[in-house]
Amino acid sequence: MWIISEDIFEPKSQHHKETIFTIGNGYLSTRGAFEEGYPADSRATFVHGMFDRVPIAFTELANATDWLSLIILLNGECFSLDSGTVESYDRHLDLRTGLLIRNVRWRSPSGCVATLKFERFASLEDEHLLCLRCQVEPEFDGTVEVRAGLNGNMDNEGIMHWRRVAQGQRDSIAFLHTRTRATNLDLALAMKVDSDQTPLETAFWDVENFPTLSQTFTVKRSQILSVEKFVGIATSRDTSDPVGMAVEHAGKAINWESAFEAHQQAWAQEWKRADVIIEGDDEAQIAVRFSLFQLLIAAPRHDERVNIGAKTLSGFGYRGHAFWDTEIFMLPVFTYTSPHIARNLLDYRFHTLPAARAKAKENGFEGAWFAWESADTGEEVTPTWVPDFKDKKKLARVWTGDLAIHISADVAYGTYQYWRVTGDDDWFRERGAELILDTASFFGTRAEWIEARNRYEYNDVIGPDEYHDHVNNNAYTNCLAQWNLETAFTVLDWLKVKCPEKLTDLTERLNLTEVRLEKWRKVAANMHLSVKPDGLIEQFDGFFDLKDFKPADYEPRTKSMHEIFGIEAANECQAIKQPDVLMVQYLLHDHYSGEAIRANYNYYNLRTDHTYGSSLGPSIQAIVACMMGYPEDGYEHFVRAARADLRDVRGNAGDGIHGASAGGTWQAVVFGFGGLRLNAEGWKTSPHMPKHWKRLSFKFFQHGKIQVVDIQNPSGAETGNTS
Ligand code: IFM
Repeated sequence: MWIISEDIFEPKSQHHKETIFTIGNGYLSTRGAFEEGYPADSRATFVHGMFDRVPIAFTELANATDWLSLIILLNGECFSLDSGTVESYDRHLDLRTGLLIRNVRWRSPSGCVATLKFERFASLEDEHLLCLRCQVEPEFDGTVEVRAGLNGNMDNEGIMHWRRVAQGQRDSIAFLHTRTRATNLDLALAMKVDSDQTPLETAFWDVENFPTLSQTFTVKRSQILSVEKFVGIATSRDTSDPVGMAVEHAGKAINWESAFEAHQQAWAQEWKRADVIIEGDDEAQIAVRFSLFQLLIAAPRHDERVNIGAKTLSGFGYRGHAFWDTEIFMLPVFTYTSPHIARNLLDYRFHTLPAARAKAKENGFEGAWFAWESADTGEEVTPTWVPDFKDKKKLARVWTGDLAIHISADVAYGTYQYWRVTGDDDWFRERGAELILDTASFFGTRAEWIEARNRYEYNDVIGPDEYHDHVNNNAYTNCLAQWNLETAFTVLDWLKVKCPEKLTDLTERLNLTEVRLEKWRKVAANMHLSVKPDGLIEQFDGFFDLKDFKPADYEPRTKSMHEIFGIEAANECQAIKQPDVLMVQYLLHDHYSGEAIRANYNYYNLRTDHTYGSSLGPSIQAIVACMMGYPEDGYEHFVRAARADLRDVRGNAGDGIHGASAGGTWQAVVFGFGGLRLNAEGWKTSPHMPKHWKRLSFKFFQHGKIQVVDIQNPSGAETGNTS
């Protein structure tokens, strides 16, 4: 179960499929648009870190030069799926190797028939190399002309980010050098074209912003022609000479076989660490591998100044901005399977601390308040206004950039989890500790002492459930902030024993005075949380008094409750986009009894907009259901996460992969059905697998040592010791 495939091309789902068939290598990703193009395609390549300015949303990843462009003419007729007759078609993405293959038998309008096989991959071995091959089997005698281009005329849905710097040819390698208009980042692509037959004619067309290498061949019926296009890519973020570097990487590619062999070996290493085996459920098996693949191709291997956007690198959605989706949903996958990648992602947060401090300061607080939407610098880039979904002519205010303070605790949580799982003390001493201490400082000053109620509160916030804004004492926010403050003391104690010099340094730089620490203690000890005797937690002040909501009353439907109710009415009822309280009970599971978890699950599960609410919710609900010993319920939730993109449940997969859902899918399998938990001795599993699963096996790293879990169903728990 490694292949994602389609055997028919349906134009109405082309954007969805472009997302699904995205390939990449952690440096860039390219959507699965066709080499020759198709009307209204949404072709895009996104390179990490290549942001340029835009109105309203501040900045976005600029759609890079299109390296795919390959025009094929059969006896002078241009191959395209929207002309002539498609006699057969299939497309496959091999998740094992990231190789995308498309086979088409095509009859031209005048009756020339050929079978074309297109293959492409973004080398994982050399992240500056992209490879494309086309094999043409003609059923006629005549000519085949191949035009390979580098198309610099790419836009972001109408916004042009690039100006041309230079183009030309060095030896037989053509190149295009462009620069972002506002941020002045340089991008260079260079290409060489090889074939297994001697061309009748070759030409270099110096078309402005679209250098093209053309080769014409004389072909005979049934004689396969193979053309290979190797593209080198580099930016000014990599080198002071992007053109030189791009040319070098294109030139270095010897042939398809050797480039693919090296790439395949690199993928074999990735899967050796990350693969998950599920026997007895093909859908779950392919979904978890697909999720892992999508995360692995978006994950920076050699860059600690970029994050993974909510839509990974696979679409225009959210413009490449990163959210809490990283630390809470995606990061755990890397922390457990590829710690070197997790470290890069956390380093990104470390490097954006200055912007987080500035945001806190501008708002009258101390410490680090991370941007809700974060891009190159870490400054807040959440748009303040977006078109209202009820009436696109009106604007709706987006409050998350102003009110979603939980992001700082999410970063701290991801940091702490990385440290506990990896035991990477060196990194934690140099960078991680500062992230936890400075976010604690933020929560220390953001808390309000309410004399009349004798407690600390966080008021006027928005929690993960975005159907309710401007709420007081959101349970997720309060609990995670409290955890952040308490954890800061664990960190201080550790520093005191293990590296007192670092403690002195941080105490001075972060102004960790006794007065400040005392305030943290008080805030943590007196943080408000409204809990009923049976353990039921109120999502925020007054939630229980809101109008009740039963999703069944609104079925069948194809819209979210937000769209059905509108912003104001949604705020006034108990319909939730995702269950904040269950999120807390998952993340801080040691703090809650089984009864308390059950009380909250039973209450909030009924009020959640499961199908069209947040794509982040279902995987967490799956885990919580498993924690209660309800794997079949968990499976219902899991399937919602697993299908989010593969089946385009919300109709927006064309905007890009739901990265959080992909990470959540892995977490649901490992922490939910597998029940993996680490402890002081090592680890243990408490499996709660759906009945039809026969076997679940996965690997993870604990303190640098690989651990193997292999659970047969039905089964008892497994334990492991890392010492
Ligand atoms: O971070 C999420 C948020 O929780 C819900 N709206 C979409 C964001 C990006 O995925």
